Amino acid sequence: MTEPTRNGVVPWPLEDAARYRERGWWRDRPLGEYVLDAADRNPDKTALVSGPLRLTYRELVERADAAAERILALGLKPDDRVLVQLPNDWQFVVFALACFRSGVIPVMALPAHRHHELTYLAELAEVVAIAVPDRIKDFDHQALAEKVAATAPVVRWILTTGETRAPAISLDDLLAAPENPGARERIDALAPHPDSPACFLLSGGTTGLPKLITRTHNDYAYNVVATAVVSGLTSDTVYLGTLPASHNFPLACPGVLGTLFVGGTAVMLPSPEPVRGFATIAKEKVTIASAVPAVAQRWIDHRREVGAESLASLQVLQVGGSRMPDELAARVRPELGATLQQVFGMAEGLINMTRLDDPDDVIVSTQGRPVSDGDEIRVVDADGKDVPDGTPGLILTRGPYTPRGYYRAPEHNERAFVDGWYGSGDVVVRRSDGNLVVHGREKDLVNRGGEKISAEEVENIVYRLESVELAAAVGMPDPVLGERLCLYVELRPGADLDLETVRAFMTEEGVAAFKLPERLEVLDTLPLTKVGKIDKKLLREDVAGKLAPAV
Ligand code: OOB
Repeated sequence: MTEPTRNGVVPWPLEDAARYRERGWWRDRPLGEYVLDAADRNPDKTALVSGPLRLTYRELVERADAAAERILALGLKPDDRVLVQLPNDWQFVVFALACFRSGVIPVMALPAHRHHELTYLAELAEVVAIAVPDRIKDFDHQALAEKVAATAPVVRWILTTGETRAPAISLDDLLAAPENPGARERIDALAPHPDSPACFLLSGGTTGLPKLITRTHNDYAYNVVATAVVSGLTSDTVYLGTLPASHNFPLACPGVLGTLFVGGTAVMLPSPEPVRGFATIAKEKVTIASAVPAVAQRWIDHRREVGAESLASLQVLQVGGSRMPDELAARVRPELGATLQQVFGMAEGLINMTRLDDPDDVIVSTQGRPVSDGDEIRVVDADGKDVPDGTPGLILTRGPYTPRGYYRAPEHNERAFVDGWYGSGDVVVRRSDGNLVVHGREKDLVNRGGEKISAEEVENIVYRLESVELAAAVGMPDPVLGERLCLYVELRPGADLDLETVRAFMTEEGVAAFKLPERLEVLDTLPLTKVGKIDKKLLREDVAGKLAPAV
């Protein structure tokens, strides 16, 4: 017997929830209804473009409701969880909508995740099904899903796009155009409660494996609506989704969902690689795209080679996920011809954005301010005391779309949430104009161009190597990605170890490739702090010194 999902979910206090409703932030409607509204307003408009496939709003919502009926007929029930590991294609969007409509809850895994991450997520969320592509490039996702299903006994169904092998079921068939009319009314009758979970997002957590963040229909719809307003989305919007769509930024800030809420067109592209990216922008007349700083950099470099012609339609480039260097930010408008919108957000909720009409100084050198009047922000010192504007401190936040705890993680919640305030571990300065500047981080995490790597998770795996006595994973500066992962180790007497062995071992253990260390430093003894912890500050300085060009 699996527990209903809500048992692991930390609710908002009643008085806060009442205020969020009163202020009109929580509208008590499930996510799917917003897309149905857009479809009713303009059924023949193109909603979704994915490779050769184009779906109008009518086709999109009909497919989603037909799919909702089919997955329920298969045996899935509202509140059942499904692990979703799909790339940026139409199947992702239709399946996500089918889940939102039926009350089945997607757990948003990333295409890069492997056995190590997927089995953990499958077990924690007690997923009954896994949705994967048959393969991406030469990686067989279906085989991976089979392996995960074999270790996680609650998994009953594997759903695959493309070439499906038994026992998997064809997701393409489940998501096909409807045979029977009237699905909408039947699915309407099953509409999920707006306070129930719409999806699970993954935290870029610092403690071992990622935590699960429950986003309710009410809070997530507001996240979408509030960011769509600040990003200026309208029915004329053509949004390009190239970052993995299961990530909060391209999914809902305002991303694909925001575009579908306002009746615009969402264009799905599996990679931000500039040649195809630019061709797609030109062909579909894309008006807004989102990127991490490393991608923005690649686009600027590519534009220098090919000219700006293909970008004529692009009005806004959103950049977030990791700190954008000010020098790079200053190049966006002159070189790409689009307004930069910096986005400092988190899967846990709070989204800060620069406004499209902000002065250049704000757009170029800040990470913006909260998107909602309901977002409360404190900046505090190590003792939790508020610091004045202009002084760096740790950010704490709470608000109508920032949940009050991780799913089934009571001990961790005690540390990460204080009186409902979520501490992300980011060090920020709040300027007197309210804009935030991200100065650094006090969480043990490496941000590899937007991909978050928990140092503890990597260390836990490395400790399984017999040769390792002590291990410390730290970020090393990188001009393109901001940071990459460097592993420091102290070895057992007589043992030796090289980088390739560590990487091969971690791959063998089924760890996602972006978490593999890119440099190994073997020391006789790792430096310790006064309290006996490994001195990571010293190690970060050590590797930064080794990488700095000799003068
Ligand atoms: C986004 O979400 P996550 O959950 O992958 O990562 C959140 C963390 C933040 O706590 C911060 O450490 C870092 O990523 N971060 C930034 C940043 N945007 C995110 N650090 C500096 N500057 C920025 N602009 O990364 C995310 C979610 C929604 C929208 C945008 C990004």
